[in-house]
Amino acid sequence: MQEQYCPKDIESYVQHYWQQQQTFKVTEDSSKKKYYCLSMFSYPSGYLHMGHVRNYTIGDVISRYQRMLGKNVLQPIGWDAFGLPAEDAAIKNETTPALWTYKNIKHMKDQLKLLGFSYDWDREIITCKPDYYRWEQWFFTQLYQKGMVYKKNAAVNWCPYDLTVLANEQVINNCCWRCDSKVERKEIPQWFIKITNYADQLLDDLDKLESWPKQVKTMQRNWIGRSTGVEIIFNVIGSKEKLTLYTTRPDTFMGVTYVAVAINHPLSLQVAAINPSLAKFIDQHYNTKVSEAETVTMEKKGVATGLYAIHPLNGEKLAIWVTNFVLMDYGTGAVMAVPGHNQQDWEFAVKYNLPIKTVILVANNHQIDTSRQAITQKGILFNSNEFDGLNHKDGCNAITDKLVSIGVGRRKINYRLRDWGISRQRYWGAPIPMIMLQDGSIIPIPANKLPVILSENVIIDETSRLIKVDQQWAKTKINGFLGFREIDTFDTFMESSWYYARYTCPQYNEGMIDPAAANYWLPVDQYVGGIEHAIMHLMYFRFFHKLMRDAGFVNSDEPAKRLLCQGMVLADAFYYLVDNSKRVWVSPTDAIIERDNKGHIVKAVDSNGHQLIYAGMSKMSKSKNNGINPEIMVKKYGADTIRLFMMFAAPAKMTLEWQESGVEGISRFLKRIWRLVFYHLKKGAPQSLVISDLNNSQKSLRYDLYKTISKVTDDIGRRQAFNTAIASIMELVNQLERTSQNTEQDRALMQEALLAVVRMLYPFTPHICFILWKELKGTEDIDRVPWPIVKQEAMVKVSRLIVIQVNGKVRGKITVVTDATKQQICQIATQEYLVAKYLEGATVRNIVYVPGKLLNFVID
Ligand code: RRW
Repeated sequence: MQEQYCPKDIESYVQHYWQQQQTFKVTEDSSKKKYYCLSMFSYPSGYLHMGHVRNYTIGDVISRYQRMLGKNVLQPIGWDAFGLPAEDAAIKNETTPALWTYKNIKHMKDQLKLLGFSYDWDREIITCKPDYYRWEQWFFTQLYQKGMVYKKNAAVNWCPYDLTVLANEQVINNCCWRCDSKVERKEIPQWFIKITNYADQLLDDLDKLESWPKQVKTMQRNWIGRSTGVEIIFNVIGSKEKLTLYTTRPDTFMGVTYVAVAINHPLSLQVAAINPSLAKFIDQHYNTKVSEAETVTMEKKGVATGLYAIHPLNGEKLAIWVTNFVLMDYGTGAVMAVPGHNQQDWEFAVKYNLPIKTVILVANNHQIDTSRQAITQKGILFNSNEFDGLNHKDGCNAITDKLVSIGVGRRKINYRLRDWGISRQRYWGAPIPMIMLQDGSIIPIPANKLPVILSENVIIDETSRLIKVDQQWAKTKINGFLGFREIDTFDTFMESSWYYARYTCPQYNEGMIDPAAANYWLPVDQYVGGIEHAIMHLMYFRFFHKLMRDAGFVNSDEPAKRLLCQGMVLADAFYYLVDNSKRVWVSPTDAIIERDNKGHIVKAVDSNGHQLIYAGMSKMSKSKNNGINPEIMVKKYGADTIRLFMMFAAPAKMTLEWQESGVEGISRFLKRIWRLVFYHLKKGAPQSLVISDLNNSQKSLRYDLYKTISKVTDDIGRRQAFNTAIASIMELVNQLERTSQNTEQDRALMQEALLAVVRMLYPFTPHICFILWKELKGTEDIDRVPWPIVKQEAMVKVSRLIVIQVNGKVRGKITVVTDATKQQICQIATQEYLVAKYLEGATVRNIVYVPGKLLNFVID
């Protein structure tokens, strides 16, 4: 064995071994328990980010640990390869999205390999390849046949100068990112999948996901937003039109003082034809696409229509206003305004001087004050005629019953969730497999004509890149008729909604999914990924699983049992100012830093002598130039060090602060273990352990060893507290370094302990552990050895900690064998430095001993 730990050499050796042996290739094996560990696959953006490294290290640690528990572990990886960034990059670099993407995949794959993740590379999926997306196209046509897909007009962001549709990310302050023209709202036909048909299941099944973070489930619940309420019909004075409104607060119904409708509500458009100021208002606001979230904070504006609705219970005249904060896409596009008890209605009422009426008493009949804001809490009804005195629940019921009985109301469950619009007016995506005939009818492309292949060999230029797919390409003949293929492509969330299932049978040719393979591996046992996917991706992923279940491919209800969302990765950020205002960000790796004795940064300069301003730790990002390149770090310290640092520096769910000093500490730790093994083996092969020969201090060390195994097992498996698991292993290693190695049994025990340490560290630092195992055991089989098991016989406590006090003040703690007498303990205690110091020259009056716990010297 070499004396120096040299990560570079051993890592490439071990990685080569894994590749040769196909160590992590798996197939279905019904004799073994399966474990499917999945990390979210990457966008091939070009370079691995430390955020990827963190995500994939967590997944790899869990996979390797589960493999050691004897499970048949599937850990796949692939590439979420379609999407907008490839189009932008292709233009910038004068290449094609396809070439750019494949080049990035190659580069990132090499980087991943340097980190030693235990993937089954034979299952790699690249979503922009036709053998993947063909099944997505096929599935979409199946959903169409089932009535789960439809086409309707929907709004997009339109740049009138570039004549293209813009993605939301390309709209900056309501203007086109490229030419700065004001973005318009345009309605175009688009495809939708009826996710709303599954709203109840998606909501109810959240309760089955016991091992998902609460936060994610709450976000999904809110996104689905199931509410029970009542739909009410209002008559409009002097018109045949009726207004339909929905409310979840019927208890406030007697507090309605006006009605607000959306700009594109049919009534608004009707009145606009005869009301120029309304027409102008609509004109000004029609083109602004407002999101639901914005309606809360935006400045509320409106125009009165001059029409009045009649309150169905008290007969009052309610002015109808057209407003910018009621959206046609949500509910019925019209709301009953209760400014006394709804904040948005209140803001609008205050601005336009509309009446505010309070009908709910909260907090023990205190004076109701709506001069500053609406009272939104629930309470007791008043000012509500026959309903006065009812509580919230009874009030809701009584008013709803009344509305139902007079024939203007019905109970209704509503959802916030909308159908999933999957059309993207982009080139680099999977073509939507539909044909429009000249008579307007629609034909899904038949299975034997799939896939519709996206031509990869195209040059796209700045402005025409979106819609200008060759019209000849789009022209097609079907059943003898001339038709046009859809030239829009799928939302890339389509590809990421079912990749996990395709990993179970990536080469399957007979269909989308091989049910035998899928049902062996699914559901995913552990999914690891970023919290940014809490709502959309994870909802579509759950939705697709249910669709595939209903198509007979999988037999479970949910795709993933357990979810871990890892925290962000932060690093120091520095800048200097140019012209007193412009910030130039300098990479932390280029900053020469001075710290005070507490480690705080007091001064920093760059190599050109610029004084740098320290901006604190922030998320690694391009804009702050504080990304740390994983490849460089791996080359400098080795993959094992980077992996162990990532897992040690913070709990997996929390943010992680990149500190190179911390990385150095981890590197020193691995060197120490290497040395420990080296000097242990240098003395020749140890004899075997004879448990009956162990003395008390040896028994005590062995107890600590198995206690550590037990804690590390619980930390990794159940708690997923990887950082504390590592801390315990480190403590044990410290202890091993300190133990004397005088006898053969000392050495035998050291061998036992080192073999256990190496196995416990293996999930985190597999390369060094591979080599250390080989040196200690003589075999290259750590990838197949089981996780250490706690031996009960070693768990008998042979030592205990005794607190030593002098006059009731704690002065030391000593470890003694369990059966130590008071006298023996006194003797050891007086040798403790601090205790000895206090006893020096003093007269001991009394010694109080609380057996097994505490010894107190009472002195003058
Ligand atoms: N392809 C999608 C994707 O997010 C995933 C599909 C399943 C929809 C933090 C993580 C930071 C990310 C900064 C930077 C995700 C990161 C995985 C980062 C893949 C995290 C990547 N692809 N967590 N990740 N860069 O390539 O959360 O502090 O963007 O779980 O790595 O990220 S991705």
